[in-house]
Amino acid sequence: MVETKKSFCRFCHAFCAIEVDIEDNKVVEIRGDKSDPIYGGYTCIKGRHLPEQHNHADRLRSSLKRMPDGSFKPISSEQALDEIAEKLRGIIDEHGPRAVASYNGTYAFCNGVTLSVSRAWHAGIKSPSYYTSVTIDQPAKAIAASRHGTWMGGGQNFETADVAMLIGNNPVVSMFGGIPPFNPWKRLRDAQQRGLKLIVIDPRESDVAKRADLYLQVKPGEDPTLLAGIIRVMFHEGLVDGDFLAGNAAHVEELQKAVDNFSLDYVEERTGVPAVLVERAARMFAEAQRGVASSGTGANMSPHPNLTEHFVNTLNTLCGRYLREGEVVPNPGVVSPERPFMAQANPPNPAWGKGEPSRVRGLGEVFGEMPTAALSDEIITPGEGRVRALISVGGNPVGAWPDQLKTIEAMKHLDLNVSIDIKMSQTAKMADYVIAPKLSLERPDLTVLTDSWYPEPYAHYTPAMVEAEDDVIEEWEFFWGIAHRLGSELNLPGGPLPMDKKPTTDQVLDVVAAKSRIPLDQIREADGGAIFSGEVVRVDAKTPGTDVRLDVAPADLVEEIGEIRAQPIVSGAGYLPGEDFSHRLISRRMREFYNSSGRDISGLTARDGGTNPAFMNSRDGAEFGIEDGEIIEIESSRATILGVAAFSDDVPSGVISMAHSWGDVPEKDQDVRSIGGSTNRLVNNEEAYDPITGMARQSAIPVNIRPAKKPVSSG
Ligand SMILES: Nc1nc2c(c(=O)[nH]1)N[C@H]1C(S)=C(S)[C@@H](COP(=O)(O)OP(=O)(O)OC[C@H]3O[C@@H](n4cnc5c(=O)[nH]c(N)nc54)[C@H](O)[C@@H]3O)O[C@H]1N2
Ligand SMILES: Nc1nc2c(c(=O)[nH]1)N[C@H]1C(S)=C(S)[C@@H](COP(=O)(O)OP(=O)(O)OC[C@H]3O[C@@H](n4cnc5c(=O)[nH]c(N)nc54)[C@H](O)[C@@H]3O)O[C@H]1N2
Ligand code: SF4
Ligand SMILES: [Mo]
Repeated sequence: MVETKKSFCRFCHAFCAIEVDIEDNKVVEIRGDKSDPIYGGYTCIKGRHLPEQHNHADRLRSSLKRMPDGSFKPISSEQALDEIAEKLRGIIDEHGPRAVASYNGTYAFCNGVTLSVSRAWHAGIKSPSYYTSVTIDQPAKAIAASRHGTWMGGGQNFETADVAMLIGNNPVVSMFGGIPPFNPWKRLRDAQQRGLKLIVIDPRESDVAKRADLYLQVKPGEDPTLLAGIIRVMFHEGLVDGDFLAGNAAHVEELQKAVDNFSLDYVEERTGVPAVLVERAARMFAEAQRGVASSGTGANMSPHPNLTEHFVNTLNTLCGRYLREGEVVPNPGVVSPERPFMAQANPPNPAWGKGEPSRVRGLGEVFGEMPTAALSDEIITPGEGRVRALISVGGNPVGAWPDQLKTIEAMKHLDLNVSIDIKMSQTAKMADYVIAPKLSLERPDLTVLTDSWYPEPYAHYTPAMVEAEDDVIEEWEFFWGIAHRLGSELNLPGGPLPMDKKPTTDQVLDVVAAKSRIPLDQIREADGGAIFSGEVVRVDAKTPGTDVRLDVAPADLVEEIGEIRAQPIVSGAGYLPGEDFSHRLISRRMREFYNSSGRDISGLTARDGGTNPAFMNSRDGAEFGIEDGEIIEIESSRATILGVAAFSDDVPSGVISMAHSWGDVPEKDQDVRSIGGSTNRLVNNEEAYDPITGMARQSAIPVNIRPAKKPVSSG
């Protein structure tokens, strides 16, 4: 008999509300839950393939241990934890706790409890080596916010905006940034119908760019110049919100001065965006009543991400895009603790330069975690404090970290390499132990990650839909099991976890949500997702006598703006001198996959045959002697990879657009048609990296392209 229950999808971080059909303890079908007040029945192709993911033949049903001959043998999870704990104890005793690192990838985020527990685990063993995918994603967001300051009342939101500017993101596919990722197509359509103007800045005419009222086709990596140009127009034409700035911002004149030599001619020549469009963007954004500028990975993976993100903040500040005294806070949070909303700035408080230093490149802790872009070097570089044990939690270093060749070398330097993964990913294949986890529909969960993203106070608790039948454990159980064996504690922000007897996931959720604004039991009572209106919260007045200000022109950024302006422009391609390359390779997301997840699901690989196509303009094909569908070589200063050319005139000449986390180790390159190519092999993580976060150039990578020399099997 088929039974239907409500839950939410966790294939990606958008957490769409779904109905799950279950038969004999198996997930058989997924539909959007039409009754849900936020998602309204929306799902995407990935979510609809949750049954295939859960019941997949290659899914790990038990943990595995690498044998001396390199093969893997099943091992019970308890035995694996015993052995791993013993090895960790040895490493900690001999080399200290810093030698033990965890890397928490995307699937540590698509889960309400993992991150709190893994962080607490590090505190418990006193290891600062806590890494997440955030530091190879958009760390510039937190860096820039900490330097610029934030607005305690929160920003104006998309739902009430008359204008939205998206810089290097494509939220209708990625479900990230700019448009709330809860049925974003409908939200965008509704907003445009009520008059919202959409400005999109992207080198590629992306899905969302096709819907834009104004599309600026910037050259990859040239966002800082373009945004400086837009800001200059705002100053020149008196479009900034003088009253707001007078009361709440510092260094406005310094900002005006710093961007003053970004003339329209200069900006057009360097970015490829016609001057009239630069002016139009400035006016369209500034003249609207309410609006919001936001950015995504494209702009963040290209050079100068901290400056780009700072400009995003200044665009909002210059136009006063914040909630003012007396305005209703649309979503004061449900699962998050209560906090004050005030019409004043939280002053700048740089989130770097404190805590544990890296042993490489002068980097160090950023916002309380270590920078992942330097983790390979932390593993390889000899000396005291070297990282010797790595636990990858729902992440895939060999696919996702910048500089794949170095990552592979790092994996070989580890004394202990543990991967918690649902399948034999590129990284799991190099691990000593692979821990088989439960999948999303086998565990209870709560919308922790998305709590502040909802346009209304919404939350969703789900019980487990089916009972896992094999020896699979949750990620938090791994950390609890090791802590239990090592005798360390797990103190979460909401309180300690019991260490004598293993709690249930629901008990862990109770601790995670111990300070939630709405009690978790009330959220549990709802059948599915619900809006928890509670008391109306309004933005309070500024504290009398305070003069806290947002800093629109910190001195170090003024210097960076000057450095960019001092770079000469090469005419023609407009790229910088010294870059002897014909193209820039930019990153992108694909609808059917979530980074490397979904590559093994046949319903998702149907369109592209299981590769990450190298999207390029057909004119470049003609010029470089490349045919559509042909295998090409893509060469950077670091390495050469193979890719499958796919003509797409959304991509301009001089640009290749490719998704990351594909391919495998170099020995597998010939299978490019069925496994794709690794764009991170093209990245040199010691070249052009960000001095604060170590973020390497993961987009706008200078490359050459040509037809592949060697014959390649069709895979
Ligand atoms: N060049 C370039 N590099 C990039 C990017 C880019 O745009 N360009 N993007 C960066 C960004 S934004 C990110 S976030 C990182 C992504 O970095 P990662 O998170 O390290 O990479 P993924 O490929 O998403 O790896 C996720 C792994 O989790 C496994 N998995 C799937 N479901 C589950 C589950 O339920 N539990 C567990 N335990 N595991 C599961 C998958 O099989 C997969 O191996 O990559 C970064 N790297
Ligand atoms: N379907 C799907 N959804 C995903 C993921 C996935 O793999 N698949 N990954 C998830 C992850 S980990 C994250 S962090 C989010 C990211 O979410 P987004 O930031 O929205 O990521 P993308 O969809 O890659 O959009 C980035 C855009 O930036 C453009 N771009 C590239 N280089 C530049 C540049 O130099 N300047 C500018 N202005 N634009 C540039 C690209 O053409 C692309 O359209 O998506 C998440 N959602
Ligand atoms: S957007 Fe797709 S993958 Fe993401 S939560 Fe919704 S249905 Fe799942
Ligand atoms: Mo990401």
